[in-house]
Amino acid sequence: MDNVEEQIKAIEIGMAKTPYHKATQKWFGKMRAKIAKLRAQQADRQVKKGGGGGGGFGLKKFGDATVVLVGFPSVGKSTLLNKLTNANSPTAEYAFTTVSVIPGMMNYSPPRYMSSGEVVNDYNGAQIQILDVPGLIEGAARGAGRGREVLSVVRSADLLLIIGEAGKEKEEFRRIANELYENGVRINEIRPQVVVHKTLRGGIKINFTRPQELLCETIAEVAKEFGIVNAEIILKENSTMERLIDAFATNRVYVPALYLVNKVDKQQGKQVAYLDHLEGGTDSPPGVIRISAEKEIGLDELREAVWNQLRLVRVYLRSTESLSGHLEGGSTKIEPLIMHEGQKLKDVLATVSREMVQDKKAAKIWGPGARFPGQTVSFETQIQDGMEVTFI
Ligand SMILES: Nc1nc2c(ncn2[C@@H]2O[C@H](COP(=O)(O)OP(=O)(O)OP(=O)(O)O)[C@@H](O)[C@H]2O)c(=O)[nH]1
Ligand SMILES: [Mg+2]
Repeated sequence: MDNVEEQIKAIEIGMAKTPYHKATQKWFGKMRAKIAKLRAQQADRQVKKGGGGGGGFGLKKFGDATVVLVGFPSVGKSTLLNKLTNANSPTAEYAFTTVSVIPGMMNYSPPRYMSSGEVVNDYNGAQIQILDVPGLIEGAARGAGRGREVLSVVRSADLLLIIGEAGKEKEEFRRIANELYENGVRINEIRPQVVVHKTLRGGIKINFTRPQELLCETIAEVAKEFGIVNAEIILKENSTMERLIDAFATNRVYVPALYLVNKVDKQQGKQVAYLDHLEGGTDSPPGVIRISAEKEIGLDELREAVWNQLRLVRVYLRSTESLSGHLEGGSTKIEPLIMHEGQKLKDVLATVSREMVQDKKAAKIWGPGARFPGQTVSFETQIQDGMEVTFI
């Protein structure tokens, strides 16, 4: 155990001995903040030891989004990667078959249902990069195996697929979620709604738009521990101690995740138990998808869920010369631009051509988002999946 680990232990022992109430809350805040800082320090050092940035695997992100497979050894991560992508990652019965990051590319977009009733498939969908990483094990952050590097890949993901083995999934999900949490990865959580305006003098002032459970002096103490001396702090949520510390800590990432249960084919004889589990499964996280990577069960549902979670949006360019329906029917190859939810037409324009930006004054849109076909709108219009556009 290194020195930092010992310091953390000592603080934890102190906290375990102290009852938590209003009078000790401020002290608890300070101790929790100290631990958060020590953990960040520890993580930093591990990364340096691993040599260089990029987490040691030296991997580049490609495509429209990056999805990372997370799960204990032998849960079937590589098998799943091979089914979803063009990759060929070795699989085997023993643990730690995969020892570095194996990338694969999944080309996917869901079919679109047109107002005419027609179903249209894209000629080319989104390029979704999927990364198969070595099985995550506990204590990874403290330097076990290549855990630190795995964590750095996880931190850069747009979406995590957390995989558990059928029958053991609850325990595995719990342990993985725990390990990720300990390492600053927040799953399916929104960023703390805490705003800090640094000021030149006047100490720490606290304002809130929601009633707070935490005392103002606790909030100020935590802020001080993170080196904030003069600031206005505005809390827009009823904060907990955890989320308050997250707001100040520098190494937190917020990543969406889907939970997968793999190898459901092994459970086919236990159909009843499986149904029970589904109906009464209150302790399973929401949005669990049951699959068999090997037998290819549930993979279509999975692809669609991945698409939905990534919040990708397809925009189709129409050329001014052929405004009438080459998109519906016909044999034209339809290739969408892959954009992101919340983007606007100006982002589409910037993607298409930087030179065009000057010349164009407005856009015409069809389909989703258009009040009528060919509606003229401004560049500030938010895009929607399936929107067709031409710039004029
Ligand atoms: N029955 C069944 N077996 C599976 C399924 N998916 C994977 N397996 C088997 O489980 C074993 C482990 O699969 P891998 O894909 O190598 O697992 P991994 O998660 O990549 O393992 P590591 O690389 O060691 O972390 C192999 O023997 C696979 O054939 C499945 O859906 N059903
Ligand atoms: Mg593997």
